[in-house]
Amino acid sequence: MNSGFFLVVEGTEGAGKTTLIRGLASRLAEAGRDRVLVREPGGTPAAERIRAVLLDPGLAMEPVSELYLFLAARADLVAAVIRPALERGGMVLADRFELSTEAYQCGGRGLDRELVRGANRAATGGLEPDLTLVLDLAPDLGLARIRNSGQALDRMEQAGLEFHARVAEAFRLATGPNLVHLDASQRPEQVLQAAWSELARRRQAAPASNRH
Ligand code: T5A
Repeated sequence: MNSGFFLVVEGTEGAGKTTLIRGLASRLAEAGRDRVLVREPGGTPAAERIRAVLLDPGLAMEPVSELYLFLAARADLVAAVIRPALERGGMVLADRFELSTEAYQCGGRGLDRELVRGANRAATGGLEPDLTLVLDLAPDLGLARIRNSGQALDRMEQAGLEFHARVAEAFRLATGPNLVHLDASQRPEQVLQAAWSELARRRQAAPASNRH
């Protein structure tokens, strides 16, 4: 048992997840909170190598190969970084987690939901976020933000608008007791304020020992 808190930010490409996590991290630092930032795929030496393979626009792969690579990276990150941080009582801010796999590999690629859920449980040992914030944004707007920022599109971003529309729809339909949707078409400060209020509300309501 511990008093850690696991916050996950999810959403389509360019929805503003990284921007929001940085904003939350600086507010938490001002409040003197220990926090750990992670992004998926990545965050350990092995997971960063897997990330390079997954995002390489020069590589083609089967959807099921893609699934297991994302989960291999997640298993490493959970064991080496996320669980230890939660056990120290820290707050973990994650840029994507399990819901991304459901949205991209089930919604986008069409893989079977039960297969994906079972394989994900094996990768995480059943770890679940205390709060998931889903940034809702039309996929064309998110991809335009990335293009405008001057970044080259990676393998996933190059998958085409129909694919990204299915992913966005899967995110839009996601529900759960610890899942909250935020309108990501607002200005960054507005998204940050909405997320901060939700986080404060949840942490006030959370018991001292949590559910990990
Ligand atoms: N994936 C991942 C799977 O398929 N399955 C999985 O299980 C997992 C874990 C990861 C890829 O892998 C896929 C999903 C992804 O395709 P990534 O590089 O980590 O690749 O991609 P993203 O997580 O999508 O990161 P991005 O950087 O592309 O998007 P963000 O983090 O959502 O957006 P951000 O904050 O970098 O902002 C993008 C631009 O928009 C501006 C920013 O300044 C920046 O220029 N911006 C805003 N502009 C206007 N209004 C706002 N509110 C804005 N917020 C940010």
